[in-house]
Amino acid sequence: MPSTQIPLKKVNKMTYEEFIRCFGNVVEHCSLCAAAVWRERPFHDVQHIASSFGDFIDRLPTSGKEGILRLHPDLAGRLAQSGQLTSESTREQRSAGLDKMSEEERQRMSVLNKRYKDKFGFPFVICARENKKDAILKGLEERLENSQLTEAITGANEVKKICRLRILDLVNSDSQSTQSSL
Ligand code: 2AL
Repeated sequence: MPSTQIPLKKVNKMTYEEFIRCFGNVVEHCSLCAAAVWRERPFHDVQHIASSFGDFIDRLPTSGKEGILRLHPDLAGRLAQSGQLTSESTREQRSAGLDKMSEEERQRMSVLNKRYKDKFGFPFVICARENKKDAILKGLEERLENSQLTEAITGANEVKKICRLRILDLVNSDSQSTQSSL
């Protein structure tokens, strides 16, 4: 989490480049989302920023939703173990306790992650900050039974939750903006 949160007024004054620098990773490795959402300014409050990202993700065709899912790192996967996650993912995976799994749990996660990716062609994505490792393992097992379309939609909804929490980290949610204060 940044040490100082940005007031909404400042967000609404950002140039396109500044906006991309700030919000380019609220959807993991997908600055295209921020590039699309910039035109929605001015934002009325922090929820308006989150809903603009959410609406953009919702409007993507299934292939686009799957593409966004493919940009996500595995939970407790190779990147996590070699310390190569983005700072956001590192914090999220840690908050779910994924950095403190037994060898048996890690093996189970790895087998299920592979089975999931083999079936759907994209990684299993879940909002780690809203779950603990046991719930994640259970969700992974259950969601393996779903159809391709259900998983594209379910995964995209989890991306929206991750995105919303990342935005709440970045922007001071108490701050409001009105047209006249721009
Ligand atoms: C992640 C991640 O990196 N952070 C999070 O909440 N979920 N990855 C994933 N595959 O679900």
